[in-house]
Amino acid sequence: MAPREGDDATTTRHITCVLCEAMCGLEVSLRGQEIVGIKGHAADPLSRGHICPKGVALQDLHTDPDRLRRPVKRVGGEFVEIGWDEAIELAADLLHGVQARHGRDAVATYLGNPNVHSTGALTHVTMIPRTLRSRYVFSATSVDQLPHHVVAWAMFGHQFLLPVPDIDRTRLLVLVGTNPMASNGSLWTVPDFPGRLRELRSRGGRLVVIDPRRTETAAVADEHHFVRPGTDAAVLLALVHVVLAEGLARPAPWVSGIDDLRLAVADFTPEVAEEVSDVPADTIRGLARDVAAGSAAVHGRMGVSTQEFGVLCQWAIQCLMAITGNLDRPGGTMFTTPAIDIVGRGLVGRGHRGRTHSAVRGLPEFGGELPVSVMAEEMEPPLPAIRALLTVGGNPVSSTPAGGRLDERIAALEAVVAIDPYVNETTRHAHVILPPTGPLERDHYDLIFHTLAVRNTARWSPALFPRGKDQRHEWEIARDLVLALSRRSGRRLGWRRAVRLRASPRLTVDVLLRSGRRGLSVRRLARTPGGVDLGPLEPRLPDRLPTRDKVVVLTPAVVTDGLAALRARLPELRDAAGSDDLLLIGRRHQRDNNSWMHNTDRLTRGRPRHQLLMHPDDLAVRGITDGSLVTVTSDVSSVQVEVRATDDVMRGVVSLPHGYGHRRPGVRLSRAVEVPGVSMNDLTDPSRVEGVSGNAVLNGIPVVVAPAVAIGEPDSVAKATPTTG
Ligand SMILES: Nc1nc2c(c(=O)[nH]1)N[C@H]1C(S)=C(S)[C@@H](COP(=O)(O)OP(=O)(O)OC[C@H]3O[C@@H](n4cnc5c(=O)[nH]c(N)nc54)[C@H](O)[C@@H]3O)O[C@H]1N2
Ligand SMILES: Nc1nc2c(c(=O)[nH]1)N[C@H]1C(S)=C(S)[C@@H](COP(=O)(O)OP(=O)(O)OC[C@H]3O[C@@H](n4cnc5c(=O)[nH]c(N)nc54)[C@H](O)[C@@H]3O)O[C@H]1N2
Ligand code: SF4
Ligand SMILES: [Mo]
Repeated sequence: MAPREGDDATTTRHITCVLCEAMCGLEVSLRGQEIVGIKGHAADPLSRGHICPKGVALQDLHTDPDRLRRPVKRVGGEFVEIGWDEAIELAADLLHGVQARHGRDAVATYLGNPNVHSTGALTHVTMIPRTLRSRYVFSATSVDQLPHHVVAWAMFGHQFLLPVPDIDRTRLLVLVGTNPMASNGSLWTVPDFPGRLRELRSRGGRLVVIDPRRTETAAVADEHHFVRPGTDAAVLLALVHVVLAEGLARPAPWVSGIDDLRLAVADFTPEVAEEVSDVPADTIRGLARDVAAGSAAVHGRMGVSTQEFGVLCQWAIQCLMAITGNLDRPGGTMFTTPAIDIVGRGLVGRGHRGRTHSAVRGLPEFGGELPVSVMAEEMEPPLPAIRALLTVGGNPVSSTPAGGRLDERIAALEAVVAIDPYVNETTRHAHVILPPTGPLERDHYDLIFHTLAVRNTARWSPALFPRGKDQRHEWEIARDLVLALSRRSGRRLGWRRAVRLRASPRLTVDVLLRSGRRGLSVRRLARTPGGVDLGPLEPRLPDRLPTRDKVVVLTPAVVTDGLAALRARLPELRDAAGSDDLLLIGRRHQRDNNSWMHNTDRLTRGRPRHQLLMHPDDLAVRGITDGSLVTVTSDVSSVQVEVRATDDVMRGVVSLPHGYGHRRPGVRLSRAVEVPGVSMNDLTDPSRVEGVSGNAVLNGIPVVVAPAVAIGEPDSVAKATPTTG
């Protein structure tokens, strides 16, 4: 269905939005090569016509003059365009040169979030670290969902067996530390969350939100409970405690270890939880009974993953679902049956932990990656382990802890290479940037998010526009770089990898679809714009478990060993609950997208939303006025930002969004640099990591807020000044 050419004829095309996990099906109207409209595709069996402002902004990305379309190399302080062959050879020379001089671990790779939204990145970019064979592989996973993978690996035997809330059939939805009204869902592909919530309500169902902020989701919930940041583990374990103590457990036969679990949570009573969390014990008891009483789905995301006890939180949630019989049943949390089964077919490994460790702190790898919180220290002079960095679709300076310090380390590296369409806060340090085609110029099949979706569907999204002759797809860049690196190292590619490397993502997806159980193909899907409906989620256990005994293990030692640390912290958490100290948490806005897309006017105009949110009582205690400039100081740094008074945050909690603060020298984002705000990750502390997984702690950061001394710059301009380290 190629668009008809001609100035007047309007054609309609259907594509998948790749900007977030909701993977909405969009309907694009074209006049010639010009987009004249983007709306949700009403007939799409998964997203049912949903769209958000970011989906509309895809066209701005496409036409953004700041988006790189040809490679650039750094000459002095400037980037100059070069040809593709020269760029690939230069990138390979830089990376190989560092490995030849300092050993293969001297080159680190950081894979950012957009990789999971790009088929070509999943099929090809993943081969780059395998070619470099350095232990320093990092990704956004360890500032995000790593606890989920660790828990799934330990309990279900596979890091990617992640149950999703069956929102379309549940009676009770409990959301902890997640704000789908803004984020559109995470590890839970739930396009049209608002519509699905309305349906839940009209069925007589209920939504309960547990969050230190009255979020957009809390605002539409039936119940919202404030919780002190970083204390959810006590609350969630108390829910498990109540179910077991009151004899409400109804586990399936394939669940093992319930007696050990009872012992493990014996001391986590609702009263203990209340003391540290401020969630009333009666509320916890009532909620536990409700969850046990019938179909219920509990989901916890960023707020409970990127905190001190993230693994315990995710574990407690899985235990709660399993013992109440809600795991793997309609209306509970369920596993998908995707057309391309990346779990069942072994396309994603089951997971492993501790095969290597970081040099300075000795943190363990998980699934072949080290926690990104160690990246800066491994670059530390005089004898840095890491001397070169390859980033692919990532911006660790803005997205990972103590980004300001990391920024300085990256600037001092021997070589920096980026596969990225923008000169962002990180890639501005690159010696060469290889820009891939954009989301409208490439084919897409969602290998990841079909696996996490509330309904089984399959959708092929063909490139809307052909790539320009000077442009390269991500998979082509990765292919050429792998070949160039292999030539230099003299290591031959095995035939399997050589074949995979040369196959386009379209071909790979087609082979996977054809060999799957659903009898699909790219051609078949292409005939059904919007995709094929494969039905609601179905019970999959215990067959779906890859383990020999086919049992869900409730008390894996790697997780329960972490309980001691929580017990040891309870007295401090109790004291903190009664103090005037402040804890910093993050937030997302519907029109933000991590650290990018601030370069579009459509998404940034209107009321500013970069401010520090703070409770009026906390302001009053400090003599700070609403709207004034404040200094926020953490253990690692301080920033100056405007404050906004609101009782949407609980007392003792302040909130900043991440991904702001674009005014670092050399950033080539002409609109984004005008957006006020600071980078929250100048404040986050890489030494604070979750104990089992090494995941970054991005929520519940102790900070001090004080009136700012005027610094002679406009309000809310970033002034990151390292205070330690
Ligand atoms: N519009 C938009 N959508 C996005 C993104 C985006 O940047 N913008 N990013 C995408 C990505 S990469 C991801 S991973 C997902 C994330 O999706 P979500 O998990 O929904 O992420 P957040 O909106 O950050 O929600 C985290 C919530 O946790 C709360 N919180 C903070 N600390 C605590 C705590 O200690 N306990 C509890 N209970 N809650 C806490 C915060 O107040 C916040 O409401 O969103 C995706 N979608
Ligand atoms: N304090 C705090 N920090 C956080 C979070 C938080 O909630 N609070 N959230 C964390 C989370 S969940 C995530 S996922 C990370 C995200 O962190 P990152 O993945 O490091 O950063 P992004 O902001 O997603 O930036 C990705 C970059 O990829 C580039 N890009 C866009 N599309 C493509 C593409 O198709 N191909 C390639 N090669 N490049 C592309 C853009 O130029 C952009 O600069 O941030 C984390 N950091
Ligand atoms: S909700 Fe996510 S997938 Fe849907 S249009 Fe918005 S950004 Fe795109
Ligand atoms: Mo994320």
